[in-house]
Amino acid sequence: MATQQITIPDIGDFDSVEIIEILVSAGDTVSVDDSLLTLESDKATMEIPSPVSGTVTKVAVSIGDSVSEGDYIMDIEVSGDAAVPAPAEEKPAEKAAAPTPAPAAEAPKPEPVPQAAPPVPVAPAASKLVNAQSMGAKSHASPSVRSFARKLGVDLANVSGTGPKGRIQQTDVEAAIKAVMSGQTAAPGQAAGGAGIPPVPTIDFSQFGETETVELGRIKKISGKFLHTSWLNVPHVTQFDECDITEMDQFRKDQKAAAEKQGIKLTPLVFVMKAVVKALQEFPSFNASLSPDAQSIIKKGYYNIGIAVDTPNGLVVPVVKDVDKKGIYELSRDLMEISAKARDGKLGPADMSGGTFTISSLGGIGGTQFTPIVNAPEVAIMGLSKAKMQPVWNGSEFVPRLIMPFSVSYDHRAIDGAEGVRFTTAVGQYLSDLRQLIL
Ligand code: CAO
Repeated sequence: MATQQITIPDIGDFDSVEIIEILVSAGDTVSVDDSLLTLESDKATMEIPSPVSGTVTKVAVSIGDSVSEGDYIMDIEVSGDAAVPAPAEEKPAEKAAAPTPAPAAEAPKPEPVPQAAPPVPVAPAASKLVNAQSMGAKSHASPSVRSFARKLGVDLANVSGTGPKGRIQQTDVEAAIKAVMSGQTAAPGQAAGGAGIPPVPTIDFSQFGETETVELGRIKKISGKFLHTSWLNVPHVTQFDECDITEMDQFRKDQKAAAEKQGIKLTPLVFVMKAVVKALQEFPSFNASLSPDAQSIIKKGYYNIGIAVDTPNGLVVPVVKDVDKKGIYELSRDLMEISAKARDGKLGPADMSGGTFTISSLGGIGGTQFTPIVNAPEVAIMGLSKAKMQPVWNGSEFVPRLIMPFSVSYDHRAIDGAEGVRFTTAVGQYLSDLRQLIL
């Protein structure tokens, strides 16, 4: 057994930093990387990890002292082979003013921890990703809490402490695990991961009046998860626009009777699908997905349009395949078929997969504008609202025109704002003048 004089290791550019916590006392057993002290500068707090395993025999500093690299702080009687020869002579004074060279190889450099780091519990399942270094060097917690967290695979960097000065207690680690297990907080990598989203408060509404609790339907529960995932993961921007569909709608009405003879109902939606595909061909970033690491964009050479369908059980998004290769009648037939299947609850997985861009049309119902949620991992979605006759100034007089409002929400990681408005402008132009679709 040898006694090791512990000194402040290299703490970067910090000098004369105040000790705000002493995490061990004489007699405590510590392992390598267990925190010994917490220092606090005006920019950061940092913990000084033990460079050795052993028993603390003397603490030579007090709370409120200021220390710099090389200052002597305590003695540890080193256990086993981990002993590092102590500097032979020149034992520093109790409150060291003269720096002692740190035992360089064994003194891990502490990492400054931003004080405002968002606390997020980690799922126990993520334990294999946790490394001892990160657990040892970053958070305020006693050796026993560290050991408890290590045993359960919890990274303390992701746990918020409720003790004095944010110190993490065993109960904080337990609460973090409970939150993940009960689904209040998702583990990193999952929907709510990393966001540290505070839960909505639970309220007993019956204290204010009569209530009825009805369980959400199966589809609503499933679509709810997808919507929430997208809402949390995708940085959304919504571009609003409108277009003049007077001629388009006249053409639709002209075709209506002929279409009906073939059992087809022509609505504006199929024309929008064709205009969208033309714009997607011009702006391939909208017909794409981000790679899982969000470092690349995967552009797709096929054009499968998902259509949000309102059913009595909830929202579903069947996909109309190869829209670029189909005419208006064929698309109308497909649309009627998938929406009937959707409403009868008969859609299979193949009917709902392979989409590249989604359209959500509320135009048959009403509204002026809305912000659809991107159907991730797609990167963009169009929302159609109800077209209305409006007076439009043509340069010399107001003329009645049928104006359709629409919006496109997109993932700002994949698409910039200028591209967003170029895309909506192109869609608007194609819908205003259908002849452009055949160019
Ligand atoms: N402006 C004005 N009228 C419109 C219109 C628009 N943008 N879009 C449709 N219409 C008209 C149609 O022409 C039709 O009128 P006629 O019978 O006189 O021709 C009427 O509204 C009803 O159309 P529809 O809704 O039956 O057909 P569609 O092809 O427009 O839409 C479908 C099909 C499946 C998309 C639709 O029925 C639906 O389910 N919409 C809701 C989607 C939804 O809930 N989205 C929200 C998702 S986010 O929660």
